[in-house]
Amino acid sequence: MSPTPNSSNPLSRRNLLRLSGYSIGGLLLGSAGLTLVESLAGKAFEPLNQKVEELLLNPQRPVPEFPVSAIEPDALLVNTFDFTPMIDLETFRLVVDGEVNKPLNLDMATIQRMPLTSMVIRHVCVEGWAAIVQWGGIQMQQLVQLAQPKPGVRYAYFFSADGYYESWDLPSVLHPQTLLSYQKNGQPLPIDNGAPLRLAAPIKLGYKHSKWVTRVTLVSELRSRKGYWEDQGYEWFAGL
Ligand SMILES: Nc1nc2c(c(=O)[nH]1)N[C@H]1C(S)=C(S)[C@@H](COP(=O)(O)O)O[C@H]1N2
Ligand SMILES: [Mo]
Repeated sequence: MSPTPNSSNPLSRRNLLRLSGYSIGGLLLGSAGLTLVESLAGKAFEPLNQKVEELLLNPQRPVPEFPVSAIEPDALLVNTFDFTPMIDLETFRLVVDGEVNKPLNLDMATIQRMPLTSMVIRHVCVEGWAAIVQWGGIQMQQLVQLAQPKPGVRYAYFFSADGYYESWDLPSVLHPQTLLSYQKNGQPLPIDNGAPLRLAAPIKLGYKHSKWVTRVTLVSELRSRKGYWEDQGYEWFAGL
């Protein structure tokens, strides 16, 4: 995993603060001021959700990654259970809401100015196939920090444009290799694979990796509906 600032258009501290709902007015940040994560988290301004902070200070061990040469470009089978939604990029917004202090509503240009993380991992489908894939996107933990979850948040719901829905435990959401990705194998993410944004992580089975994510809702309790496949009897945690 290599978190690298997106060189074409780095997300400035000013933009981050705007993005997170803060005003820059009157704040003397200085050029060597906050780290990106501090800016995202608003650390200088108000305490984070303690559980979130603990998980970020003691990150789970990263899953070993593969070299780029190990990518299997044809092995990732498109697995879509209903239909491929049409998403208009002009009007597309990713919403982060639920039990948060700063609900987010982000367009793709803003998301692509956030730090880009790339990883080469194995995608494992419960139906008996697997593929080594490179994914590029933003870490879920950055979005969660931006939204400032209230104390008690323990899960995230992911809602998709095709009606698919999933829920994840917060530690897995905050894992450093849990990405909302917009690149696959070094190219823009194809629509069939979930463009503009899909989950990707080396820690869970394929059906947890929602494609066409439009909304992330942070909650303290799971609802009766837990996930598209889970509600038909598949395991909820689905760890690898
Ligand atoms: N929105 C949505 N996400 C989804 C699915 C789906 O049907 N709809 N299928 C899941 C399953 S079972 C797998 S294995 C992966 C497949 O991803 P791919 O089609 O990009 O290979 O997407 C997952 N995410
Ligand atoms: Mo799957």
